[in-house]
Amino acid sequence: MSNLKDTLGGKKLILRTTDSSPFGRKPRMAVQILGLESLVEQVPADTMDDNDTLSSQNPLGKMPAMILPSGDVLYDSRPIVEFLDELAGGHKLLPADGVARYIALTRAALADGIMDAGILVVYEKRFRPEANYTEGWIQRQKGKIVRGLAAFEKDLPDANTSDIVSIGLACALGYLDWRKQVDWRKDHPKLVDWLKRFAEREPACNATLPPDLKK
Ligand SMILES: N[C@@H](CCC(=O)N[C@@H](CS)C(=O)NCC(=O)O)C(=O)O
Repeated sequence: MSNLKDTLGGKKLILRTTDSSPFGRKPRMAVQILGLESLVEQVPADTMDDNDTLSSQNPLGKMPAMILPSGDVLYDSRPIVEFLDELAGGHKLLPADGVARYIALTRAALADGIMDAGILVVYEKRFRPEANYTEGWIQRQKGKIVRGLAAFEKDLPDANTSDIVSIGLACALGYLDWRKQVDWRKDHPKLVDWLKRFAEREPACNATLPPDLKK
């Protein structure tokens, strides 16, 4: 373990997220992959509740957020996952340096972008009255999802590796399976096979599925 562990002073990290948040699933999966369960306590947040302490912890009012024993708060999912990686000794989820590090971060950003677009499709219907749905806006977001999936279909991560890219991609595909913004399984046989093999090998994948997808 690195020095970061000493800064916890024996106290737990508080992870604010629900089990259904696709972005919150990233650190939840990282915690399990890195074996950090004893150091992290998950406390659900309600992003729809203005009185939830989440919006004072993260001014953006988004989950996940991670509260350190010092009172400092980390957000968004990327710095949280990087923090967890360093806590576990470092460079387990992403390369330490070099071009490989930045390529991994970029591919992780692509997975995040698919989730961001997927969330905007869901929020269009959650936050706008039906008469105001903007089909062009929804199609624009779906275009980002479809192009992002095509890029991963052409250049798959290694299903035998649990890293920042495979975590992000598994979370993005799980979110699309749940909310069905696009029928991704129809046109992406290699991604279907990748997710199957990744989930069979990595127990954290099925253990962190959104509740509605758990068998
Ligand atoms: N870039 C952020 C995105 C987080 C995000 O969009 N979280 C959603 C739930 S999965 C949220 O809290 N939405 C509430 C809102 O946008 O008000 C991250 O990586 O953590």
